[in-house]
Amino acid sequence: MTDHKPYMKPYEEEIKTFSWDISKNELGYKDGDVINIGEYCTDRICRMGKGEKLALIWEGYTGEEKRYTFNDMRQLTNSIAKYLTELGIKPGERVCLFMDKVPELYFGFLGVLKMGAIVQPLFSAFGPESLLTRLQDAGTSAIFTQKKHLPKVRNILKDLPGLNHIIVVDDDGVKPLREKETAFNMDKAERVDSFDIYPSKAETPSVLHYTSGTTGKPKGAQHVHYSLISQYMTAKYVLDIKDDDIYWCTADPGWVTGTSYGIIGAWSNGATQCVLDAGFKSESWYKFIEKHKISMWYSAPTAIRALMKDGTETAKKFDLSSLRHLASVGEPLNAEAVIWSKEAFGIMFHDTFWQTETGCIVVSNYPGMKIKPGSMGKPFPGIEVTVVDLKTSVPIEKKGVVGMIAIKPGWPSMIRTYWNNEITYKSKFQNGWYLCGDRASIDEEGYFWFVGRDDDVINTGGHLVGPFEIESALLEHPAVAESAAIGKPDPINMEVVKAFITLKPGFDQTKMLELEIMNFVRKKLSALAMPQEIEFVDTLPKTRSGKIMRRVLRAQEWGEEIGDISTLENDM
Ligand code: 6R9
Repeated sequence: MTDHKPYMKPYEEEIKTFSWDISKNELGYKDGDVINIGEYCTDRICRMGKGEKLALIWEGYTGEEKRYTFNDMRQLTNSIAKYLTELGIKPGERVCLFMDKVPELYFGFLGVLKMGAIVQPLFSAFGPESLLTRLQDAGTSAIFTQKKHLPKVRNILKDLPGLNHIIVVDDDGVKPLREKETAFNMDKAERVDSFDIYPSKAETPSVLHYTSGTTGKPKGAQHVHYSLISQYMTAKYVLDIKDDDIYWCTADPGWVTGTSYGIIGAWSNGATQCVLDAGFKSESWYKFIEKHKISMWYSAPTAIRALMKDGTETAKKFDLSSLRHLASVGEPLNAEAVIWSKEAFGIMFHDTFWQTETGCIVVSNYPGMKIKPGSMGKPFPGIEVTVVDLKTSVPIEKKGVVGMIAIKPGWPSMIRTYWNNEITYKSKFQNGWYLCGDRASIDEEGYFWFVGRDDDVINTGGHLVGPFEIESALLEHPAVAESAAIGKPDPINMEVVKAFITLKPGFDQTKMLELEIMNFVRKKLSALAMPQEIEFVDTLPKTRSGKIMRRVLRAQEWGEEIGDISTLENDM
């Protein structure tokens, strides 16, 4: 590593002079220009003379390895863009990526953007029902998938009349493909050297990320190409990715971290990044770092807690001296985890806070800034963040008082709407502030301290799961009369789903039934959404207007004060 000096100036200095113009100037972008994320992450990096630099080092679960340079990536993303155009996909249509973390997922993302369509990445772990809800909502026209996930798509196809193209990236011709299905083999595809990239402008829609809320179906958070201005700059200043860094973002691109920083932020900075398409195991993660000499590592508290559980000794078995900067996102990063990382790796994890809706890191610990373990750090320069009163949405002046985290609208990567749901989007703004739905306080030195979410959304291992989706799935089971899903404490995942269920007459509260219901949800939605525990109850606490009071169940589970229950209809 040549230069260890952080890109960002000392915080107090940077905050005085920062403007998004720095990002625009570095990217050679002027207001009104064409701006296409696909182009910025590939062609532009090649024009800067880095065509032969490695863009992606990929490793599969069998140990197979693939490497692609920026020039490979430029050509292959062109191939995908051309292929989609020839299929008849038009700019603005939604193209879903439903794949494991294979190279096609990463290049597919940029290929879709290059031809002007909107890219909709979804976790390959989703079951047919989770997939259906999101494809129906977005009116998706094409989906990239792998053989192993194809049955899930076939299963729901009859309910998706607009889904005309199912593109299988690893078809081997053994079983015939069906109507609407087509094979595309990226590594064997004709390399397209020059493609007429769609001339998107700042406000052209780019990425549609589905995120869970408390009520209603998951919402499609709509981003635009201009988000690049924030993502490029935050990747540079917060993740501090240097030219000779080997970067590893452990997030799946089904989650915003995997696209904002696992694709856009990293590659617009011309970084070499590694992807490990395999499940979590401490030893294989350490081996991966050692083998590829990873220097910048962006991960999540759940993973860090799982590594901690396996002990410092496990970490010490490997040569992890290449690591020079660590960051984390997704859930509160406990002070113990920060201190442990210093013990295990000699450096501390830097907590970063943001959301699907913000598109980029908004509060963070910066390289070089004093870390207060347990704190999320300070607002990114150029983004005005505060905490506001829970009732009036007026900024709280007094230090240490808990309020809702609020951001002044206008940062480049803010979502522009929720797909077909402008009303919910508008409801996020009060008194001129965008409200995050998280509570925090700010201390005397301006550091943010996370308190908790302001709604019932369950954060399991950094993934947000909406209780509504789980409850809806539960209700489809023939034995379930009513249900309530909440998060219960868990040492590794912070929260896991617990469901409270009342049964229909004629059904008995048995262990067998509990397991059957759990499996029912896993198959429909995903393993993450599956309740880890089911408690059969005779009644659920409800408000007088009949709304299930998850808050009461949650408080019991966490051993907290229940608070005001004057609206409670029945006794527990
Ligand atoms: C990037 C991402 C957003 C929600 C957010 C909050 C929680 C994220 C956090 C954190 C405490 C942190 N969250 N980072 N909580 N400390 N550093 O996670 O996006 O999936 O939309 O989740 O995650 O509750 O509101 P998303």
